[in-house]
Amino acid sequence: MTNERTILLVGRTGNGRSTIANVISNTNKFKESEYAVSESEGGQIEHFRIRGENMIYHIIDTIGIGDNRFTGEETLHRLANAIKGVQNGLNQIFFVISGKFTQEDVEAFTLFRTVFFGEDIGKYTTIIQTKFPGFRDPEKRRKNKEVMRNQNENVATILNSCRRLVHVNNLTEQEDSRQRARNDCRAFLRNYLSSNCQNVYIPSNLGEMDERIQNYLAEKSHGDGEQIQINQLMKENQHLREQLNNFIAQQNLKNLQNFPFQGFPGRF
Ligand SMILES: Nc1nc2c(ncn2[C@@H]2O[C@H](COP(=O)(O)OP(=O)(O)OP(=O)(O)O)[C@@H](O)[C@H]2O)c(=O)[nH]1
Ligand SMILES: [Mg+2]
Repeated sequence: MTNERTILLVGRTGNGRSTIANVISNTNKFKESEYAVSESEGGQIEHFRIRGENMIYHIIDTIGIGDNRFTGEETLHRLANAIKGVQNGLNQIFFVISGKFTQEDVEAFTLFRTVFFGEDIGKYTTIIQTKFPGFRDPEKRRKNKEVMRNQNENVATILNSCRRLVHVNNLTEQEDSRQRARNDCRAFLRNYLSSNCQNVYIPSNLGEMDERIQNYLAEKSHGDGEQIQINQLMKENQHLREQLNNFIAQQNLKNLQNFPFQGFPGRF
């Protein structure tokens, strides 16, 4: 049995990936961005051991999707470089969401499924929901999962395809001076990793990743071009409608002015 485990953290910017990396590894090596300014620039890998286990853990933090310091293309290339580090196998992807499963999260997950990994991504992915104060309460976790499933079909499909939804609340030292929330989350996540994430997945199509990125960018720019055309046509349509309405109003006015008033004494 292998005595190494690799965990890859991905998700939208600001959702709490670096914080999770610190919490699991019990370090402060990953920069947490307090001021809504992104900190993770590409991939950062750190290694740690858990006392009593003959295991080395490798944890890889990645650049967030939607980080506005970089263009979409730059972000994809930075992500690709980080993800190439797991081509010999990974044990778990943590897809990090925060608060709610937003439409942007759905798009980010779809990007990882279609461009970087494959249709089977869910088999080795756990969704981690951060900033969930009720993380210790099983009823609140169950309720939250139910609400999410009913939120919309795309979210439900992603949730069903993944291994599990895990809730955490990694409060800062200012928010929780004794760090009880982080300690509890660490205990849970470490236990989850050591008892549930033994299998090694070798993403089959990482070799074609660069080609898929190019195709994705080409399709996106084609799609953007079409959207620009649609917007232009809608503008023109709106302009024509306004002209038509003005014309009709003028015609109505003319008809009124030409109306033979004689038959309606006192009415006008
Ligand atoms: N209350 C609370 N705050 C959190 C939690 N997780 C992260 N934060 C805070 O959210 C902010 C962003 O967290 P990061 O870990 O830097 O997020 P990130 O996903 O690495 O973001 P980028 O690397 O900038 O894209 C920081 O101020 C964290 O302290 C959580 O579970 N609860
Ligand atoms: Mg970060």
